[in-house]
Amino acid sequence: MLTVYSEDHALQDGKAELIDGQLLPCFEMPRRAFLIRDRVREVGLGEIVPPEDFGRAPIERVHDPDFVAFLAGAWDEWAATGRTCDALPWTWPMRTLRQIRPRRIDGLMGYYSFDAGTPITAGTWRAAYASAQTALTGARLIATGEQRAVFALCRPPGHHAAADLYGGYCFLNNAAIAAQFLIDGGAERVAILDVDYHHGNGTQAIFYDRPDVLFLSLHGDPAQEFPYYLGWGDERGAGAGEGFNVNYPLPWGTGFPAWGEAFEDACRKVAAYAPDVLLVSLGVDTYKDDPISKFRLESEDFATYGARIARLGLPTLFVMEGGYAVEQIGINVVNVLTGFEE
Ligand code: SP5
Ligand code: ZN
Repeated sequence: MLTVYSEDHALQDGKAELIDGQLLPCFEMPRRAFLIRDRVREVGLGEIVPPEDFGRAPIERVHDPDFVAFLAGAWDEWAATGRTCDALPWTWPMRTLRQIRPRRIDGLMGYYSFDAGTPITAGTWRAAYASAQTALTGARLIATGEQRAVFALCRPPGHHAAADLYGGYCFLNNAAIAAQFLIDGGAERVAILDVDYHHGNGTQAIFYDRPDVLFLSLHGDPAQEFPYYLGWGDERGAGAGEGFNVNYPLPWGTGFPAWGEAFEDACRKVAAYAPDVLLVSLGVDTYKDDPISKFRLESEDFATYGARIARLGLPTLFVMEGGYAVEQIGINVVNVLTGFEE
């Protein structure tokens, strides 16, 4: 399997995130992608190629251009205030406040974000841009038929980012941008199967009213888990998109037997939808030793479900999302991909 990878991911190297009431070193770190790349090489998965540059236009097919401009300029505006630390939002336009777009960077960050776990640094925009181009390159290789399956080694991740919101370590929704690019290139139906431990709230929101993108997500029950405000089982899509959004909220402690059962149901729904292309939002934070998550998958389980994805027989683009058990991340991610190939 071919891997698309850009070293520019390392430009996103935040110092700290707000988690559990504390500023802790960022769980989402450059070492994650370095170790995945190393493991891809170690097992000889296939060629590793850099992304092509598709510009901002395919990004703006999914994201609000004002939001994209904000992301591109946020660090400079922050730095212009004299601060040298990473930029974290700290106030939000919630209930009783006005939904206005402020001018000052501190207000703008609250306007465009939903958590304080996602620092903007000097390199954030370049890293997020390269991550989106990585997914787009994978999509192009599949659209042209050059590749049947591609691994887009995206970092920073994307599935929490909505049309005009960042958060959950995500800035641009790489999988959504790739899906829209495939539709714009002539695909009639695209399915996005999100196996990250967290609900893909951004992807869900982007495609919620559309029947041409089927979104399915297995994740920690929002009654217990981040992002808390989306991901319930009764969210089935709206309008023409009714029935094309499928959530599988699962409780803390879920192991492979129960996870695999939900996954099997999701795979059957993907097969019934008969998409032109399958995108897998691939997070391995379902692993038993993940430091911020509470599912119990073993390393072998990743290969098992990779093989199940292969049995769908679809052109498949894997888009990297989360996973924070850094020392095992390469093994777990590449197990999915080798399981798929065997
Ligand atoms: C892409 C991705 O996986 N984003 C995840 C963002 C998670 N953000 C923080 C979640 C906080 C949950 N509480 C952790 C408790 C650990 N003691
Ligand atoms: Zn996650």
